[in-house]
Amino acid sequence: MTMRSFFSEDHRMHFPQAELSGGEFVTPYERPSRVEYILSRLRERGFPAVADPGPVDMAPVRRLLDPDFLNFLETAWDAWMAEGYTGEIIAMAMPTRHQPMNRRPRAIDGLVSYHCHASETAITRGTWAAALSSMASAQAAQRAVAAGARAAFALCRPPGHHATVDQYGGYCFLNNAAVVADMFTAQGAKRVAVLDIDFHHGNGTQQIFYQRADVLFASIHGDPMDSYPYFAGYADERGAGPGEGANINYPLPPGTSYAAWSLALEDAIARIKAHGAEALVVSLGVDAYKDDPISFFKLDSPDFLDCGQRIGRMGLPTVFCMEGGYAIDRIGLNTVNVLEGFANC
Ligand code: Q9C
Ligand code: ZN
Repeated sequence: MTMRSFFSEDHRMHFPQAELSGGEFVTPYERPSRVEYILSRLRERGFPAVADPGPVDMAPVRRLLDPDFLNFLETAWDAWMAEGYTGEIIAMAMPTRHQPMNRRPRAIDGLVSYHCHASETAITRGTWAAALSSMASAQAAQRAVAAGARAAFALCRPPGHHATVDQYGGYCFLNNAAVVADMFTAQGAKRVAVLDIDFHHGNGTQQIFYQRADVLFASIHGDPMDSYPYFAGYADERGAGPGEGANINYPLPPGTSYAAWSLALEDAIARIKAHGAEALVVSLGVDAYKDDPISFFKLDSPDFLDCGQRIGRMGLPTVFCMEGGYAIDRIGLNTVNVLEGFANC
């Protein structure tokens, strides 16, 4: 096994005490211990030692994401403290379909809501630093692949695929996979694909590339009629303007087995080939696993091996960015199965 992995210990700086779930504050599902299980499986299965990614490169991040949003994430904690608040940052009032979405309030409480699309996700003192370290891992993996590696794994935490150009939510702050895809195009790739196999629809990635023809986005996920993020991920969202046809959603119902899921994967793979992608970014969530506590698909651990094989047979230079997966004692096995299936295809 020669696939290199990148990982920063700074992810620990993001560990909210609270996630709003079912009307209660619970210990967040997206917690630091998730990565320990992945690290130990990588070691056990003979992957090379994970490498520290070094510092984040802000230029590609600033090129793709909203500067006011980046400034907000960087300064939110200090502004929150200055207001006299003592808890973690949780968004409350959101703009709605009956209120304009374009006002950007001055008060920190309003700014938080402006830049958030889902209240379960808290910001803490170390969130910005952790999000940057997660991005740094993604960028290091991209650089390895751009330099000629067949593939690399970014053990990103916090995850990224729900973060849009200017909003956080769904445990995500900065969209790692989107920045990686845009780095490939900025370096000259004419066409790139993002394949999102996390259980949840990658609404952030979809939004970022919705009008672009060069980056194909394909996502296999729980039907948003039944699952977060509820307001995006429907099959009729196909891209807009020049991006028309370059956004493909596969919403699947509760109880979906690998037999049905893998048909969607095969269709996505055919579309990625037809797109003529020169590089592939995989939003690698393993919350499609049958025992995931917040998801409803029925994939079993060996299915992740098969999934990795099918992705690998595309033969594309590939960056894997870690996303979700909350059956913590199986997250390492399922994640490494995808990588190993890919490498042994
Ligand atoms: N009561 C990722 O997998 N809703 N994000 C949780 C739990 C938010 C998932 C509901 C799920 C976000 C990266
Ligand atoms: Zn997910």
